[in-house]
Amino acid sequence: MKILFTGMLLFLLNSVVAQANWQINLDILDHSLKKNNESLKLQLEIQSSDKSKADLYVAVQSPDSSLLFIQAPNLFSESVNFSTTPVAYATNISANQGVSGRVLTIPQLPANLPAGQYHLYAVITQAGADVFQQNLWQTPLAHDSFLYVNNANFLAIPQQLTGVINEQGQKVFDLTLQKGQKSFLPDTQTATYGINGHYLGPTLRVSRGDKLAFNISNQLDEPSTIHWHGAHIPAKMDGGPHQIIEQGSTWKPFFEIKQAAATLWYHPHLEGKTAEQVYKGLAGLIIIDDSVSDSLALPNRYGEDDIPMVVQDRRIADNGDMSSQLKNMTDVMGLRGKYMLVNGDITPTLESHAQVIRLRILNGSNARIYNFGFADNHEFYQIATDGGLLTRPVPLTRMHLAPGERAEILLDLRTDSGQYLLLQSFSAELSPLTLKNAMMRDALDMQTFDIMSIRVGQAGDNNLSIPATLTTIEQIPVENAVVNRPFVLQEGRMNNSMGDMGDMNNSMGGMGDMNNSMGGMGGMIGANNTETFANLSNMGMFRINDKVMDRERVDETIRLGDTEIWTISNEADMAHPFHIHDIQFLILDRNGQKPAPEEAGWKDTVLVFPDETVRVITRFEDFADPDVPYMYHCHILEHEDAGMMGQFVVIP
Ligand SMILES: [Cu+2]
Repeated sequence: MKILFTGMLLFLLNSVVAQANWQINLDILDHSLKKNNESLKLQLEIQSSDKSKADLYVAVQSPDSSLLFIQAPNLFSESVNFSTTPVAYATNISANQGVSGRVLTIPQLPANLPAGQYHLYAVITQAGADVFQQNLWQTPLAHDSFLYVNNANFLAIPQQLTGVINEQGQKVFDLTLQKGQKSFLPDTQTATYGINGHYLGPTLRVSRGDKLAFNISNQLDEPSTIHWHGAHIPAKMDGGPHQIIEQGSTWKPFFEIKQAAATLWYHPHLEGKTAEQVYKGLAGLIIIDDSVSDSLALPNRYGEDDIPMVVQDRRIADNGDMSSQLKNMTDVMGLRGKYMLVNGDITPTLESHAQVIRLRILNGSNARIYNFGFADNHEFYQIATDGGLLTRPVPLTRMHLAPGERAEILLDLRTDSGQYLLLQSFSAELSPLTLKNAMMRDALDMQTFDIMSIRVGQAGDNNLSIPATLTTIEQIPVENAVVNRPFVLQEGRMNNSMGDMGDMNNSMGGMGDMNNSMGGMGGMIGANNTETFANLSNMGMFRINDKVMDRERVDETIRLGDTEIWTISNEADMAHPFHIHDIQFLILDRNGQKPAPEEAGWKDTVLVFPDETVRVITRFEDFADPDVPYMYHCHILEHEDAGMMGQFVVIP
């Protein structure tokens, strides 16, 4: 692209006057997303009314602001070198050399460039003048930019299973929980868990009305469970802490899909071990179709224009170790890492045709809340929440998603051919709301960071646009509710077994002070890196209604068929995503305010901000079992493991 010089330049020094008489176009011709060892095609166009000789400098400015000069034997050469000291691209050029529409290909970018946005600048000086004397880089004649990613990962698409129909007409899925190894970082191996593979599991594609049956074989060296997050199924099929799959054994749950089209997921739910087992890689998606979703003109080619995305952050040491042990003070808020994985690869690239695509995004992280958006603020449309489609697409440029939550979005790439998009988390905008205490924020909470890039190619053929409407959502009248249950989310108080520390929030001035107190959590973690979050349970660090999880205690008893309002209040310093098994609910209000349009759909997990009270309404239908409880809990998995969980039964 061309930068027009301004009249002001004419009043500057000689060499600048030379620049004012020149016009340069500098355009990157191919994709503006570059990977290791890729070529760079530039179009250079030069015009001048100046008869004097000039020197042309072309430099690449890297994300850390250092300049890399491109040098060529002559103006028409495609053989170039890169130099960190100022070198002219071509010297003693003049206007009558007739350089126009010149395409030069830099065959290979230098290796080991830092990832990020690169800027290309062209500057003209009087022949022989010192390019740095005049500060010309402040007013380059031409500029273009490209995004460089080190990592040549393309987004992996999990295998999709549709089941094998047995004699009873059930769709049967065989899932094996197994140990694995994965190379997240180059030249390293990380010990992982996976389902039918090394890391994560297949996507289960089913339809409303399907009867499903599973053979879930546990080949790990420890017990586990598999919970169907978001599924409306009987409690004994739910895969919670009471449906343990011992090592070497096979669990055979079966149930019917009795709910609307949605993106659900499955993951372990073993008491005290959920965080660790999910962190190692046990998770997968479930996609439900129904007659409504089938009738809509939505992208539905799995992996082509309908893209599953399991977003997770991981802390991976340089040697590949991916420990889920607590190391830092901020870990008390849940384990967060600096590497962003989508479907198991670090900051990958999705290659897409220029058409409308759907992203089914699961926040499968243990603890990190994302504030998704695109680097160029490209608009997108949220079309579904946890439990299904919204009434109409909601245009957004930001969308926050807490652990356990899902969102489906449409992205219209029809006019983006040849462009790249960068999906990021604008966490600095959100973390003051989710982590009131600044000491609880980690480095990424205070930044914008990359999740995935999308490289847009030629036009696609799905011929889709953004639909005007999606589905109808039957509201549940508030007056139908026969029970209003309060749930208060609390953190910070140690119980008596920890000695006489009492209520840390009151006696020590809040969580932040714990870092300074050797008696507090900070000191404990610092002294012993092998602490696990299960140990926090004994301390009562994270509670609901002043209780920690007790598998022998049923906290709430609900009558089958009842409509209930659950009022969830957060008295803690950080936001907690509250998840209810068995049902999907509608948000009535947040601190008395109606939910935003993108939240006005079926949910099974709701982020409750500090000092906020969220009311949700739901009906408990179909499944009663006085003996087997369902769970409700915080979906920050470390908090769940620390006891921020309760049990309810539905009775006939
Ligand atoms: Cu929590």
